[in-house]
Amino acid sequence: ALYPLKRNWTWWYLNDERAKDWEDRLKKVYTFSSVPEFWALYDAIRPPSGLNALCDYNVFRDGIQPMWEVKENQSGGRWLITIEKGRPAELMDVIWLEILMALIGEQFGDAMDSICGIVCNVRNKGSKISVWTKDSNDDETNMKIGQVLKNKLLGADVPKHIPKPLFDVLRYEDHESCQKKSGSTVKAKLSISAVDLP
Ligand code: M7G
Repeated sequence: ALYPLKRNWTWWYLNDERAKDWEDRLKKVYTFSSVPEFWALYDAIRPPSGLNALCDYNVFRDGIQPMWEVKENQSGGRWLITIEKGRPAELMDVIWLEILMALIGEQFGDAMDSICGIVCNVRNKGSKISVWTKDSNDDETNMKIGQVLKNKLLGADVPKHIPKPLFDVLRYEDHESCQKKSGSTVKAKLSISAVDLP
C-alpha cells in the first residue's frame, strides 16, 4: 500500500452492554497498516463524542490486547488525561485525534517501543483519554512520553471555540493501583502540568 505505517495498529471498541462481562463487551474493529487505511476507518466510524457513555475506543499495537491481564500490560501504567464533564464534547475528539496522529506518526521517538496503545473512556462522570505504556517503573521513558504528549497537546491547532490549554495536568498511574482502587482516585507516580508553575 502507499504510505505504509511503521507498524500495524488495531482499533477496538468496548460497547455499553453493562450486563455482560467486560471482556465480552470488547470487540476488534479493524487492523490498519497505512495512512489511507487509517483515514478510511476513522471517517467511517463515530468520533468519541458520538459514543454512548460506558463505551471505549482502544487503538493498540497489533498483537497487544487492550487489557491489564496480558503480559505487555501486566507491569504497565498509563498517562491519563481527564476531561471534566461540562467541557465541549468536541474537546475529547480533538485530544483523541491529536494523540492518535502522534502515535501512528511515530512521534514518540525511542519511546515508541514502550507504548502499548491508547484508550478513550466515554463516561458521564467525565471522560478519560490515556496512553498505556509497558513499564510503570521506567520513569525516564514514561517522562519522555509524557513530555511529547504535553507538547503535542499544547501545540495542537484546534477550532477557536475549544478553550486552551486542552488539559490541566497529565498524571501517570500504574495499572495495578487502578485495578485495586475502589472509587477513590489513584495516586499519580508522575505528573506534568500544562502550565509551568513559578
Ligand atoms: P474503567 O473502564 O477503566 O474505568 O474500569 P471507569 O471506572 O471509569 O469505568 C471500569 C471497570 O471495567 C473495571 O473496574 C473492570 O471491571 C473493567 N475493566 C477495565 N479494564 C481496563 C479492564 C481490563 O483491562 N481487564 C478486565 N478484566 N477488566 C477491565
